[in-house]
Amino acid sequence: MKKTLSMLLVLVLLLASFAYAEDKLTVFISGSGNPTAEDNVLLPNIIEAMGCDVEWTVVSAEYETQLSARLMGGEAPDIFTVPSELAPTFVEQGLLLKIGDYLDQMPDLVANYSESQLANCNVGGEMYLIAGRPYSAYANVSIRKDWLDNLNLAMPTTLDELYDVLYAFTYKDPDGNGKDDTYGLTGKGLGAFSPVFLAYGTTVPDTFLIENGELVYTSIDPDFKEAIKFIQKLINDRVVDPEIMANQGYEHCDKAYNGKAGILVQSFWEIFKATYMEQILAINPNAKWELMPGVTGPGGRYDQVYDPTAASGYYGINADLADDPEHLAKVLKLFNWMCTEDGQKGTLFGTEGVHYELDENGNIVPLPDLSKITYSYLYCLVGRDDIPYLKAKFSYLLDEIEYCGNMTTLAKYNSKVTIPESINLADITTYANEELTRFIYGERSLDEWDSYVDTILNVFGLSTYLDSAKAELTEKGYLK
Ligand SMILES: [Ca+2]
Repeated sequence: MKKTLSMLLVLVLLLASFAYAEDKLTVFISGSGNPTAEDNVLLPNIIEAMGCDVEWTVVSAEYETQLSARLMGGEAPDIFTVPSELAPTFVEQGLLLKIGDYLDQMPDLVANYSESQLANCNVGGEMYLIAGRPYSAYANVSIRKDWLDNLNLAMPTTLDELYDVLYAFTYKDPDGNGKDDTYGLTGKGLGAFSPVFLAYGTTVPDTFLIENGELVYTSIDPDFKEAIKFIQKLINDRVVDPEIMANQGYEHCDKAYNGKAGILVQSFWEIFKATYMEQILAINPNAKWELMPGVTGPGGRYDQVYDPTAASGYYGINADLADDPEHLAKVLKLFNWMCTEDGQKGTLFGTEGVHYELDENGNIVPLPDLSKITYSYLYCLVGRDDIPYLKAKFSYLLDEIEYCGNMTTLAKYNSKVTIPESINLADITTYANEELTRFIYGERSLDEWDSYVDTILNVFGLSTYLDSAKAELTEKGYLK
């Protein structure tokens, strides 16, 4: 009996692996939030478009162990998540198909990926990965336009004008209630000073920039030191929220919603999304928030900092498929389809008539059920063309989303830098944040800047981090 059973099992397994090889696409990715099969409205769209069975496994814990087990067991998935730090090893081990040789089979992918998004698919100069396109940069500075109007002030365009606006928002009763109850700007932590940092051509600590071909680490950037001098004036003149460093959670947003600050540094979603804007207007129907462009300073003018080298995920194709062109064609077809209009709809928006409708111009109009699709990132492996997606999903925010798409951004490269095991980055960033805050509040003299830099480089081991970052960014072609 036992023997018969195991024989049967072998037979079933043989049949299963036979069917598997014949016509099933296998996708094995790392992620969480995958719905149950009956609630999953995206996978059926993929299956329909591919015209074959598709097995979609989402691994929420110990992905690397589980992938190894699949590979060792001779069951390499057709498509699998490649943890970015392992990509060079996977290439060395011959696990990844050289996708670059098959680009002619993915014309829609090529057409919809920018040059830098395609470059992001490379490992050592050759395309071995499909890198999901990253989200767009999102604006993070908003201003009370009604306060500017009340005080007869224009939108600030320079650092000096920004100072004047902060001063007037603090001392000239912008809300006209006769009380001294407002200040210029609020936010959380050092990030609250982002608009100032950007005007000096730098940004928050622990950010890798490239300036004139040289690697810059913001925590010790001389431009950051210059920005501190300007920020000291804002602190001394009390034109910013005195609790910027103490704000927790969304306290800074609450202050802005309640009319206590005229500039909020926080992702624009937390002001402009309907649920927040309703709260704001319930408190004050006259409040009028607008996005505030970056101001010009010694470092130029930037609206936001952005990592163009980030990806929403990295996926490889099983190298063995080079010997099975028919099956490989289906895998390539899947990636290509995801980049088409149909594929983007099918993997982001669900089903027409259920999750969205089309207006007479063919534009997507969301239906309430669209909000149930919270797992599209597990299925739309190529990422999304973010600005059109957002315009469709948040049609009441067209101007703000358009603004985000047109921002001038300062490029950062953190997503391409691996943290060496020999350093403790948390210690480095804690020390930098504490000391930079002390400089800003005048608790430590800026005369000691060089000594601060020396300590963080040599005592905290930052120099090791910078050396390896430099080598890695050079190897990846971002530094010459
Ligand atoms: Ca007032």
